[in-house]
Amino acid sequence: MKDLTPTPKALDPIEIASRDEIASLQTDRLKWSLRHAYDNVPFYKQSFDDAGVQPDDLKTLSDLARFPFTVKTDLRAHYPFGMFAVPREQLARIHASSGTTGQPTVVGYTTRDLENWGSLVARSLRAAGLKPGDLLHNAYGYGLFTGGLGIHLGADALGLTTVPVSGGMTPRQVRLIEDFRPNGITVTPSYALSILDEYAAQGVDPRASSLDVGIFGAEPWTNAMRVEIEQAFDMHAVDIYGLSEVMGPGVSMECVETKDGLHIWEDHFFPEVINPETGALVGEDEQGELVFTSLTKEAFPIIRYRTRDLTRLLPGTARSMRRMEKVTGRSDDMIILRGVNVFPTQIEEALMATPGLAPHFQIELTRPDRMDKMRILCEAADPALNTEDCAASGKALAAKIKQTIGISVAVEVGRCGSVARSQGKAVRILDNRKEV
Ligand code: DLL
Repeated sequence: MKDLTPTPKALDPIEIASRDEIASLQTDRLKWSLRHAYDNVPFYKQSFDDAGVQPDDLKTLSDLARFPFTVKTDLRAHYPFGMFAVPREQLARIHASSGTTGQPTVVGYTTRDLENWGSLVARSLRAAGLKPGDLLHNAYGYGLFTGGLGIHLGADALGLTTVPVSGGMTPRQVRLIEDFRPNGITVTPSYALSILDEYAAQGVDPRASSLDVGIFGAEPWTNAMRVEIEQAFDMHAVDIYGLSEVMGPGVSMECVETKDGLHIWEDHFFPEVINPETGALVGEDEQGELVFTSLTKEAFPIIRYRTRDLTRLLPGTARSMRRMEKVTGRSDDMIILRGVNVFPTQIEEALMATPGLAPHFQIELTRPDRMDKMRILCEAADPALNTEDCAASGKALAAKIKQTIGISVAVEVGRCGSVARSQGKAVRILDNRKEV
């Protein structure tokens, strides 16, 4: 794999500034953001007043812990435009979550917000090793989802040539990668696997592709998956994180030279990690729920937003800004199976460590006789494997899960292509439990 480390000269000075400098900038910006939210969004005025705090009560960064949280239902309750801090006419762009589980969450950006977003995504793409003049195959979905257009904004700001292919039409993805010879690809890790399948179907060698780096996010993925994808394409694989409520992709980014977790762009977002049960801040390095406060957003300021994503904060390495560990999963996706907490990423890890199985999987939950049961639907890596080989791989996976996670599961190893493929975010859990 190529050395893609950016030169220090290419970085924004704040990326390698001292911690004092960063803290001082954050304090000034945080004061502005709290005031801006309080003065312009009735919801924040009410929620600060109810908690007995005022924007001016923040003297130092640690005072933020006295302010109330914001949760997804607060945003839904103010659908569609009730959380905006500027008149609708001043919005340059609106995005929204898919809303498959209820009211969509609507977010907005002023022209200045879009500029900041573009510069942070540009910073992220540069951290992945891309440089002006490189060609980017952007297979994140375009539309209300922030992935496609958010990455596009940053690619423009960095001076890349963008192929705005979006998700889907997988044979065409392969053809365009082969014909246009991009340096980088931006896509969900699960859809990258579908593209990889298509390489095999077309009999084209993915290791011979022009790709130097893949920038994967929008869903959890493991380091084991990183190894699989890096080997399959002979390219670097780095992690990009974000959420529409906070901005979209580019809230934090892994650096290609270290691949040791994601640097949070702390000049624009202030992170905290809390105990999801009590809401108290956890100790340094401890795992918990990630909470974000925006420092510069005009249209949609967000104060102490509970992301439900589980991670821990770590000191900076390749950059001065703090890192977050790869997200293990969302608290919503945590399955409690007969008292044991299980995340789909743990199943992914076990699957990747089991020979003979392809990296595609879904988790089916059922509740016969009031007992929760889990079945892993996966498939053979090799179409030539016979039924006995498949059964043996399935047994090996069940044993691995028992040994590493401590739960008994059924495993069904289907033929190649039997597990539903994603064109964006993978659906990992099929919950067929009947309420009792
Ligand atoms: O998924 C934004 C994005 C687009 C990020 C493209 C990266 C690349 P939402 O649709 O609002 O926004 O979903 C946000 O997706 O709270 C996490 O649960 C999950 N997520 C996003 N990035 C990662 C990641 C976009 N790198 C939700 N690892 C977040 C794990 C991620 N989970």
